[in-house]
Amino acid sequence: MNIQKGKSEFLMGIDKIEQLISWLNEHPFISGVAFIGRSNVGKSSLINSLFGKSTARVSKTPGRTRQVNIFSFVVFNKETKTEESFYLFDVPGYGHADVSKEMAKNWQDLLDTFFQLCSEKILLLNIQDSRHPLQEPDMIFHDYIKSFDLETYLLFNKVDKLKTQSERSQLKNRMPAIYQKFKWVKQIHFTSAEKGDGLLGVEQSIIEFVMREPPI
Ligand SMILES: Nc1nc2c(ncn2[C@@H]2O[C@H](COP(=O)(O)OP(=O)(O)O)[C@@H](O)[C@H]2O)c(=O)[nH]1
Ligand SMILES: [Mg+2]
Repeated sequence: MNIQKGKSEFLMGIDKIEQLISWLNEHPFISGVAFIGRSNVGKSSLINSLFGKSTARVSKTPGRTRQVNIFSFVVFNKETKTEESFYLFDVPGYGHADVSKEMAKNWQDLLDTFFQLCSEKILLLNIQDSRHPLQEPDMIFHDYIKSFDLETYLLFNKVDKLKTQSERSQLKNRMPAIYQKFKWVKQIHFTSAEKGDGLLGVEQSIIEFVMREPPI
């Protein structure tokens, strides 16, 4: 099975709480995946690499995604030759020091609404920068998110920027601590949206999750 790269579509961007509440209430049992992480870690780049070129906008300026962006994507089953559609969410980042209080509050309200009302069949992909794992905003986010009981995978992106052997082994050495800190995280992936490292594994994990039969 694979994600049909040319068939992902942008559906809408929502920045108003009321609109997000009604959209999520109208779509109670949907299956899909949500990308969340601090700005500039490569969420939009990963979305483009996994779901098709220019599905999401890539920004050179951190902090541009101020809304929950909703997309659809298509999984193709080679054996049965059938296609199935799912939802993809690019959720605003967290941990900004440089936005107004009002904006930070609106962001937090969007996040609260999203995580309270989204279907249990949404897989959460938390993206972090592999050069700076376990940043304080990421730890605070994980304390917050674990109460929602959503299946969560961690992606350490930009591994291509770990140029030296010592940088790579530094991350490796921290893995036991990382596993310990993120006990509720079911999978950890190392990716490069730019060079393609780890993306096949992430694609298969996404497919496995969305195609999973619900427990009886
Ligand atoms: N070297 C490298 N750069 C990346 C990678 N992923 C994203 N970037 C760059 O990081 C910047 C922010 O990416 P973007 O996808 O907009 O991050 P977002 O704010 O999390 O959505 C852009 O300049 C990207 O080209 C990666 O895996 N490797
Ligand atoms: Mg983005």
